[in-house]
Amino acid sequence: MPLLTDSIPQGNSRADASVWFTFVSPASGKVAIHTEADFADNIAVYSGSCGAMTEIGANAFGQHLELSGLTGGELYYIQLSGFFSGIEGNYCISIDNLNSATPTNDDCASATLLSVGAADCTPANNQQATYNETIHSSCDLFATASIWFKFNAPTSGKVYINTGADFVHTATLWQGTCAALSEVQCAYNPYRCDDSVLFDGLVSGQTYYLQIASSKMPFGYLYGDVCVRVTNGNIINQRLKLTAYLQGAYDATTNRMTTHLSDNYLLPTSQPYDAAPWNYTGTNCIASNGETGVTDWVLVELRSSSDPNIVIARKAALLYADGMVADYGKNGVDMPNVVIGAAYYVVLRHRNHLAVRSANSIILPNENALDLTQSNAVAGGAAQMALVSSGRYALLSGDFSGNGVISVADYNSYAAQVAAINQYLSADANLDGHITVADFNGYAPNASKIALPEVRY
Ligand SMILES: [Ca+2]
Ligand SMILES: [Ca+2]
Repeated sequence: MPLLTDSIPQGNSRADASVWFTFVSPASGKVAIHTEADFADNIAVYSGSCGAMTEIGANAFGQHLELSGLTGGELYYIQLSGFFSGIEGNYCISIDNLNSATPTNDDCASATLLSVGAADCTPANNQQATYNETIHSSCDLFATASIWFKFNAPTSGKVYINTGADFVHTATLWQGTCAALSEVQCAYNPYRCDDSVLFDGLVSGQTYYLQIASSKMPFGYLYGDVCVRVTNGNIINQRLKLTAYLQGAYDATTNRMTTHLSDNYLLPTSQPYDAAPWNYTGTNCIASNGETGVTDWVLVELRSSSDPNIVIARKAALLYADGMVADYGKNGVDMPNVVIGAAYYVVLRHRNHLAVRSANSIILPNENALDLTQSNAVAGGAAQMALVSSGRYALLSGDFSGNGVISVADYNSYAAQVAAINQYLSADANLDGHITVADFNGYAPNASKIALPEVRY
């Protein structure tokens, strides 16, 4: 419990227990600070230097603070405190650059062209957008700050659209010309972590306009980032049911895995496999870093049944305490790029456990879960696994680099991180949020273990 013995926010002299952050102002001079505090917080921002500070902005009711007129390149200090003594808790602070310019796709005529099936989503921001239109979406007559995209409908006449918006919004599809638009279909605040909304009955080759706008809330409007992806609706996701254990998190007394990371709000809300060696850019995410019952994120792959070196699809998913691998709120992982009737090998990766491949290829959707807790279900058998209780196997812990080889390089990661607490770190073999000798013990017995060639990086 840090006591507030330093600067007192002008707006709340009773503020207590402060923590400090710094940021360098972007060239725009406009930022938005979000605390996601689970207690009554107080935000204050200062210029100057420690001991000689000037308060330049504050919100005594916390959660959110927008600032403008900052000096680009200058260092500023954020003080996050409890509203008064004893008001303390968790937070997850973030800061956005609020571009001062009107977005280039502020109106229909300047809509950004999207390519259906593009590998990456298209980013934009509606912070400074206006609402020039006389038309209104039937999903929200009072939406504001709209930005525009357009695409040409594929021959299937179906698309999935994921707006990627991180604020409460309405997505509306229009047809016609910008001067005379008619509504095709709309969706109120589609959840960005879901697979997408299906828009059906489109005319092949026709141009459609997608309007994304901030929806009216009881207290006003929220604005923010979007990252829009349009995929061909004829690509049907197929559900993979999959069960596995991680050695480091397995508890033989309960036959379940621990959930320390989510219990302690350490689980990232966006999938963590967007860095080397995985470089998976998917936008899979969850609403809360304390999602109940989750052990960690995993990365699932489908491989060709004729050549297990060929990756057909990848998706990050959640591993639950009972071993189920699933999209949030589902009983399996909806995998893309699946051909009906075709068989695939399944590869399961975890960021600090040794990756495995299924012994057999399977057809999706599978009724009975592929059970990778059984060594005969895994290519290479028991040698690729850890026996964690009678008849139950788990992925081997200790591959802190995720490259498929447990080596001294992994020990070096442990040595570099040892004694860190309350973090989401690669050397956390037992997934408790701390780097201790317990993690060394999760590495040492498995040192020199090597994954199958097709799953090594
Ligand atoms: Ca390694
Ligand atoms: Ca640990």
